[in-house]
Amino acid sequence: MIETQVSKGIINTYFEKLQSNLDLDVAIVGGGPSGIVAAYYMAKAGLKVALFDRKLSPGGGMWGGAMMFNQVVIQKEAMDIINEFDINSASFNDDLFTIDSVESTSSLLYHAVHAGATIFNCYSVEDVVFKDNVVSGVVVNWTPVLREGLHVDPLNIMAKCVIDGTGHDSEICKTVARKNGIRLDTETGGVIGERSLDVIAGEEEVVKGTKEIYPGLYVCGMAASAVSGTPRMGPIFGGMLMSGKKVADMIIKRIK
Ligand code: 48F
Repeated sequence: MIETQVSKGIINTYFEKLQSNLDLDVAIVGGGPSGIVAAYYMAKAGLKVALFDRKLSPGGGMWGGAMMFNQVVIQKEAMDIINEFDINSASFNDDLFTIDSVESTSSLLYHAVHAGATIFNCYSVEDVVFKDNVVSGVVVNWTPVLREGLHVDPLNIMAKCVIDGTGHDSEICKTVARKNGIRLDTETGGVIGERSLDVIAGEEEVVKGTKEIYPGLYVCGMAASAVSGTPRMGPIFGGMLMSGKKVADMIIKRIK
């Protein structure tokens, strides 16, 4: 019966996809611009990469531009990345370009998947796997299970490296930092919390703060600002893209 074949098509291929992603080179938590860009470059370099996002539609804060004005501003330093993703842009002045937020977010996602990254939507990462004091994987559950507060255990996915790309909340760093005796690579050893807005400092510092924050755990995008206590930068996105590329380059060098 065609009805059964439709169901089997979905179930069989979904579980093949899940099973083939249980042992990863890199697990990325959070499908905002920085995480998606990281996924693209690492997959393109041949690494086994999966990205987990708790929402139905990954893309994080890029869909909405600013105040839902669906345009995004990019500084010229990040335009190589925009061009790599084949995104249309317009020059606004000598230093700034504008792009359409819907075109650019969908293009980031399209290219990441076509480069070989797998995206799991509706997955929330609720913890990490710890082996010999190294972050070695992620603990995942369905977002609706967590939202409903259902008493259902999660599953584990192993990875050589984990990236916290969870944005302003820096959830994975917070999860790791609250364990006894853990010190992250920050001034205080914990998650400092982002400072108020400063576009230039924020954009510079987010790229500088993109690093291995604890053995096996990297941080990129707004999570990098939040962890290291640097300023938010508002609705300018070049730093997010450059942070995603930087973390990808670091991990490619390490694993290859
Ligand atoms: O916040 P977000 O877009 O991440 P980003 O790459 O970019 C930040 C900018 O959008 C913007 C900005 C730039 O000017 O300030 O805010 O740092 O996307 C983060 C994604 O992570 C998902 C969440 O659904 C969102 O799509 N996420 C957060 N926590 C979890 C998660 C979690 N525990 N498990 C799975 N996904």
